Amino acid sequence: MPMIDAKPFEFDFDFDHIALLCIDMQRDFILPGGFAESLGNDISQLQPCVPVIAKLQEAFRTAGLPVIHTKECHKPDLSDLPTSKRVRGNPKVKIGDHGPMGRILIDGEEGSDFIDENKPLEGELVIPKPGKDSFYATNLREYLIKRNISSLVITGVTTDVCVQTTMRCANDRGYDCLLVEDGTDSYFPEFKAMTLKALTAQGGIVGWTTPSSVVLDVLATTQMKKAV
Ligand code: TIU
Repeated sequence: MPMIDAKPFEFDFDFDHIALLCIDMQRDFILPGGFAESLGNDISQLQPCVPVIAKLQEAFRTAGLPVIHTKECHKPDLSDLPTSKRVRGNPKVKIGDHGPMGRILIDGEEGSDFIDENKPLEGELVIPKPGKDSFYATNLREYLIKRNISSLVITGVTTDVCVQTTMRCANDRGYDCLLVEDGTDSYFPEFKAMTLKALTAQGGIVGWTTPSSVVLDVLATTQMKKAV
């Protein structure tokens, strides 16, 4: 089992029990006219992680390892949307309202779908989730148990909201989580930096972080060994 360089110390990259988790790479967070812009965010801040996640997805697929995708969205009848979430921040366009990419953050609409660069392949697990935590009101836990997955390589947006929340909730459920430093972004670079620090402080109280180059190296090296 390879040990890879990470913060705050080495991470066991266990090929038999690991998956890539891609959090909320959706148009509503990354493209103009979506949920994020309605909240007044600078969506250009999320661009750098997009090609990094695409590379990681390709490498995990090539290695035959699971790639899991979450998408934050709500049912068309809004029955899973708390009023507190709909009205929070008093946005001009609220969740469920019509925008340039269909109804904002509603499952099945153009805006809630994945950006082209990071979309799932057929057969990969896609988890619609109504909250920031990928375990809340989803079947993620059941899937991970069934596949005997105990470690997660985490990517996606945004670092300080759905990514951090999911990593903390995964940690509480016993998963070893490695957050890819350049495979995640926030609308607020300073929040991203503080989140990476907070997650790995106190001896890795929530988990580990490492750059994508380290993850890509371990995947490539293992593929080379297999080929020999
Ligand atoms: N607003 C913000 O930073 N994020 C979210 O609302 N959802 C996710 O992080 N996916």
